[in-house]
Amino acid sequence: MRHLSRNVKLSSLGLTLDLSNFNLKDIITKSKFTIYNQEISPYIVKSIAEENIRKQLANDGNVYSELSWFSERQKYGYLLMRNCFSTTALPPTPCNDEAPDTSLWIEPASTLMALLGVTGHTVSSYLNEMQGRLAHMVMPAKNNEKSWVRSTKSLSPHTEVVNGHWSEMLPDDTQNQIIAPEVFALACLRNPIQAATTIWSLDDILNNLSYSTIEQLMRPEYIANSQSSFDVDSKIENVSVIGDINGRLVIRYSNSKLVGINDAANEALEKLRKHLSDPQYINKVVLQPGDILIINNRIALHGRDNLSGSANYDGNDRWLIRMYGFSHSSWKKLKHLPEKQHVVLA
Ligand SMILES: O=C(O)CCC(=O)C(=O)O
Ligand SMILES: [Fe+2]
Repeated sequence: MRHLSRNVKLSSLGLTLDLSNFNLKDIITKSKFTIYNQEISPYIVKSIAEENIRKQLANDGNVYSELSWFSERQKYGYLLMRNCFSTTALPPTPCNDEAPDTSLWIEPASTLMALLGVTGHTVSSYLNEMQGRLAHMVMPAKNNEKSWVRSTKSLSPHTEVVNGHWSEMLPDDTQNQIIAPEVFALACLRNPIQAATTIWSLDDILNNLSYSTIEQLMRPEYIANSQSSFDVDSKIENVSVIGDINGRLVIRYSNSKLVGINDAANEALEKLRKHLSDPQYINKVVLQPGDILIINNRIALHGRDNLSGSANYDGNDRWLIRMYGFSHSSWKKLKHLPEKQHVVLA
């Protein structure tokens, strides 16, 4: 990888880029788009920020090429970009599942949407998850016992929206069936306790499970229930854990939401679970303020360290913003709310 600049680090699973040389911070602050609200008109905010960021990134052909081919090549399980936005004037970390005044976090949110755009994705949210909000606040919440547990527990390996279909498996008219996002992205605003985001690779899974186990996981003998952040339950049945999409293998997974319909199906899941609990296959990324992490939701699983001992609700707790990204062909299949193009009817 000698052709990549010195701010590029590679692991077998992910690519890390330091974007501090690109003046991305300046571009966002100087542009006039703060009159737009990223929750109401995200696509306007995204296109202004994306155009600015593309111009800057074009100064380094290697970095630009890695980012713009990220979706097409499916080479990396994750892309970690350091120093993407400034963190000097952030509002306090919210503590009640409520986003602060949008203008206060437009910089990280617009950078997140723009980098998703540069890597070949468009953001969207689900009407039935957190009332359709585009940006999910990931921080310890104390609304009630349920949200406290959900927001501070350690997260075992999962893919986002495990009860969603891989879009290529659906006809153009999806009949409102749920499509899972190809990627999801996290922007880190604070992480004082240095809690890690954990990542597992599909390659490791394929290299370690027996052929017969993989074969079983590819049979449509599983049921996937919706993740707990959804406001309504909806499950998909007769789906596989591992799929083959045009010759590329992909995975959906959740420890708690995915079950087999027979013993053989559940035994294979158990073997997968055992592999995932082996520490040597757990990769850790500790996000720093200003970082943006894009995880390929088809070839990587993710989770998180426990946060329950560290929540103080004093405005300084760990805080991430999360958004989902869809490839352009998936985005076209999504059924959007007429009055809010970025909200998917599902
Ligand atoms: O908090 C993290 O590092 C990851 C959280 C996560 O899995 C999620 O928001 O879906
Ligand atoms: Fe997650």
